[in-house]
Amino acid sequence: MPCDVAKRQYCGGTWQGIISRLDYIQNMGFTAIWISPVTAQLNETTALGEAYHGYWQQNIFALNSHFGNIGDLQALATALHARNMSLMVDVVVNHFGWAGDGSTHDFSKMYPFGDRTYYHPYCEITTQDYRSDQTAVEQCWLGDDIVSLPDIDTTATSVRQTYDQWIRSLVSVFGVDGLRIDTVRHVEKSFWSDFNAAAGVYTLGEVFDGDITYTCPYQEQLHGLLNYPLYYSLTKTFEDASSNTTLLAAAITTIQDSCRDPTLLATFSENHDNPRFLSQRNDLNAQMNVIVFTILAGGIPIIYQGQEQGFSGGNDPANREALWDSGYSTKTPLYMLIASVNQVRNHEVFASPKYPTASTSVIYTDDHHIALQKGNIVSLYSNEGSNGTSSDITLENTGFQANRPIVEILTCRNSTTDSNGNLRVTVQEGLPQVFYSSAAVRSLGICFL
Ligand code: ABC
Ligand code: CA
Repeated sequence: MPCDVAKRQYCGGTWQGIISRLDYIQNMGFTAIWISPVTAQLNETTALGEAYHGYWQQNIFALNSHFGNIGDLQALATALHARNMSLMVDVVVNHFGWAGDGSTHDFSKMYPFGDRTYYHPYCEITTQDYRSDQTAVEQCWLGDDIVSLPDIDTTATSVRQTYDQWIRSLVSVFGVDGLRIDTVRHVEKSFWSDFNAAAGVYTLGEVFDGDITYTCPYQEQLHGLLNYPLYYSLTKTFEDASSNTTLLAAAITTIQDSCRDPTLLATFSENHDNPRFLSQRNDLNAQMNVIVFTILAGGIPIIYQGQEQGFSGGNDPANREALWDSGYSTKTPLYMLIASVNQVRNHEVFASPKYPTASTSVIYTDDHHIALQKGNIVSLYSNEGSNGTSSDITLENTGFQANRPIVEILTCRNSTTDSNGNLRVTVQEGLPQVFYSSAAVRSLGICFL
């Protein structure tokens, strides 16, 4: 029976299930997966459903039995490592979960923080607080009256020590390669440096805010951040054919100038908290631009499960469609697009060790188009959508040598740079394009060169 996401219940996803579908993921060119939090959750069925997403933990030293047992999670890490792939686990330190409002809380149900002294006194984070009261953002509680999220007093030395010890053992027991850290903005910055060191692996913080000046400073404590500022510019640009791509160009440049290491930020265009792109604009060609941009803009690309199947759910929980209901086709246009673009990117990472840390240059913009160059890959985007008109564009500063054969890898069309290394191209139907030298494409075994 298909998973009815509106019920907000466990639908059957398990770590063993992921193991059985690693070919599907790896054949798209991915080298790592990010999984939901693994800790034991509240058991109740609430008016907001079950803790199927894993963000309502009650015991950080036990696993969520709905997803599997210790052996299953270890087997997932082992299976990934055997493929030379990595495991990123989502972790929450800001809060636990309670099936009730802030006044009914029974702290003894929480482990190891089983006493009220481990928590900040109840208060609610309001919408205004996000802009004006950082103390409230850090010390008040997320959640609502149905499921409150008791806020841990992360300033206490004993709490910090427990968390550091916990993360050290989680990483080593399960062979974790990276962490996605939830609710980073809700914990004081001074918590994160020690936690980051204790983790000892790449950390990717969630600071859910589009403001670069607010978000970037968290990269002083953690290796990377989900690039929310870029997410908003990206989706705004491609959701609406009347928006101007120069805004996206400005965002790329400002983020590069403001964040400590923009190449360690994660570029994404969908996730489990925001409406999927196709729910905002039902245009496959626009979504193709978004996906190619996500992979090639620089930073660490993340594709949210189901993007490759063209899922189109709106706000949480509609955006949490079960992947198994898709039938796992590897022939959808977006699956094949992702596989091709990842193949080029992976080749470039392999062939040119400097690629991951190279900065991204915006080499062209007009109202509806933007072109990027990073390493030896040039990509060109249009926000016109499938009704877009035909435009001829000359790309300069491509980094390509003069008079060289170049392939557009999504159509396998050949062209040649001019005596200045410039490339004359035609955009049609609002489709994205990816240019790579013919010599490199030949070694990829695509486009039958
Ligand atoms: C449940 C239901 C929802 C219902 C909600 C009230 O309760 O499922 O349908 O609407 C988990 C579950 C959710 C669940 C929540 C609450 O818990 O997954 O399904 O919602 O019980 C992380 C995770 C997220 C998780 C939690 C909690 C945290 O990714 O899945 O949710 O562990 C805030 C937090 C952020 C959190 C997010 C959901 O809420 O900061 O960590 N995500 C503003 C604020 C943000 C805020 C956001 C949403 O609103 O700045 O901090 O995120 O409330 C831009 C601005 C942004 C602004 C956005 C909306 O607009 O630049 O600053 O974000 O322009
Ligand atoms: Ca907090």
